[in-house]
Amino acid sequence: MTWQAHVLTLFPGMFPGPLGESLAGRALAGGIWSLSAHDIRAAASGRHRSVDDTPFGGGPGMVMRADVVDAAIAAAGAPHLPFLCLSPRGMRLDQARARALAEGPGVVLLCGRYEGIDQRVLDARGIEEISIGDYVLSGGELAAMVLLDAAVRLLPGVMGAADSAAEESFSGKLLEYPHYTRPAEWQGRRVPEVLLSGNHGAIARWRRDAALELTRRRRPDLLRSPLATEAAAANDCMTEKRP
Ligand code: 9D3
Repeated sequence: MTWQAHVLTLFPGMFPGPLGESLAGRALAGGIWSLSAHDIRAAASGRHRSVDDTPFGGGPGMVMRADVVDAAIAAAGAPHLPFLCLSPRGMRLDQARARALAEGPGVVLLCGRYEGIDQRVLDARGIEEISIGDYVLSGGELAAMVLLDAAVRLLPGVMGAADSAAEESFSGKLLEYPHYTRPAEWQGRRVPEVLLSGNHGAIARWRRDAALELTRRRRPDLLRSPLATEAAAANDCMTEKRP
């Protein structure tokens, strides 16, 4: 069935945004997934519909009210779906999480704004926080879009079968080797001759070596995982085929 995404935000107009274009947009139009953006402010009461207040204990900024966030979550009406809050305090989003979410029925995402959300509603509902990396955004909305893009492209029927298979064997353990296409010479730069040789064994070795070297230089942390060398060996396009 349709994979359901619900987003709770103070800026529902930001959605679908970039998710309405390209791969995710086509899948959205095709009914592979659905997206509802819920306005948190609609759950606020009182003449001013205020969603935030000053922090107890003092300090800068404002805090999202527990009662308002709780009512917004209830109003979204998707208690059966996994629930995540986008927050700079969360554990890092990774490919394994994107895959796990894509394998489930969907997700509800709470986007924070201001300094943060009253801790009591996070505790009361056992809400897991998740971050997309160590840099400061102005709110959780763009992070929610990143998470949704990462999950949606893995849904059955979104990517081509060839892409999915390649991804399965590679799954982010090494950086990719360099790619080239025509013309064979551009502004005096030639494509590596081995790629024009038709020697598939030599090409596979060159690509494996190039990927390993790039990973060593840029992301040595990936190589410290014992799975990395396994991935290099198992990866189809990097393994020499004996005739
Ligand atoms: C001074 C303390 N700041 C924490 C680093 C406060 C703060 C900054 C920015 C609180 C919230 C935000 C808004 N960011 C997000 O909501 C967010 C986020 C991010 O900033 N970086 C990476 N991932 C994420 S997920 C949500």
